[in-house]
Amino acid sequence: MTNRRTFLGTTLLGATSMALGAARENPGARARGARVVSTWEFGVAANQAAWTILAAGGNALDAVEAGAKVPEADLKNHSVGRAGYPDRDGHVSLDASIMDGDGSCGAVAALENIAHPISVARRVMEKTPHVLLVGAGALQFALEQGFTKEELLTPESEHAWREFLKSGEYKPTGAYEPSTAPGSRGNHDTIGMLALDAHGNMAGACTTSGLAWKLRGRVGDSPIVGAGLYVDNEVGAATSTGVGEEVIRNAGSFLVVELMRQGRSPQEACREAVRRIARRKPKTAKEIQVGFLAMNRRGEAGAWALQKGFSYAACDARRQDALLPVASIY
Ligand code: SD4
Repeated sequence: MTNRRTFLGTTLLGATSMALGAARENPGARARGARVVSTWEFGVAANQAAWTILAAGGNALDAVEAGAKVPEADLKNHSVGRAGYPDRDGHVSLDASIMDGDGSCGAVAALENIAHPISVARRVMEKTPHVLLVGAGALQFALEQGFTKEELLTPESEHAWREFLKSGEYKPTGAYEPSTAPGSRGNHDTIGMLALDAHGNMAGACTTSGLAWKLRGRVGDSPIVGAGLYVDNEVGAATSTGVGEEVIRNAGSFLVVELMRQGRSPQEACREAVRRIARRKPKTAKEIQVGFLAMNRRGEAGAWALQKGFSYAACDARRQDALLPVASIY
């Protein structure tokens, strides 16, 4: 089992060797100042896809879309995109949002049968006067835009759902299970990604299948701009993971950005937003996980969580595979 020390050691070792590689391979100057951060350990692979774009001088919006598509396509990831765990009735229902530093944004919620909701969210932003499309309307729009209708429930996810049905216990805000726990349902593993490009522009993306076995039609924080994601080039960006209801109740990502606007560092802002959840609902807060990740316009990043076990991945010209443990209240 990985303990904190080996985890850090491996991270630093990996970071050093990657840094040496980066010094040889990266165009360097073109990516100067660029940085991308993402929630959870699978953020490492997602960041690398985003980095390919940032390192070539590409823009933050393209980077976060490309990055978010990595876990969306990952069949081993049961909380994002294809192979995401379904709702209580067996439907895989996806939520996603994307936001540019100038305030442009788009989102989809309760979208079924489309493998890359983040790309549909981007189309909502770029091709419609709207911000959020949901359910059947979101699917209709995606098909009109040329996306393909697919079955997203894999045999493995279906098996897990059938196991859930045996107990049938509906506890969507149940105790937090770290994604590394044996037999974990991986219930809290949304990817939230924030990028700063070499031109000083920021963007963010957030995509998830939401809470496993949720009620049909339940929408979490991830597609709600200001809750699961918020980006403002003047200040910075924030995203969240965990039980979305508590994030929505506190307008979490907007709160983090506003706290940074008032002068807090990204880490202090995330800590204050997490504390606010704990203050308002002390009993609930002890039993659930919520984590915030933020990056300011200078590329400084920070995070905080209710429970232990949250981590974020960071990638820039010096190190591309860093995975950092996050401090928590409990
Ligand atoms: C939701 N926030 O739907 C998402 C779930 C999540 O890590 O983050 N899982 O509430």
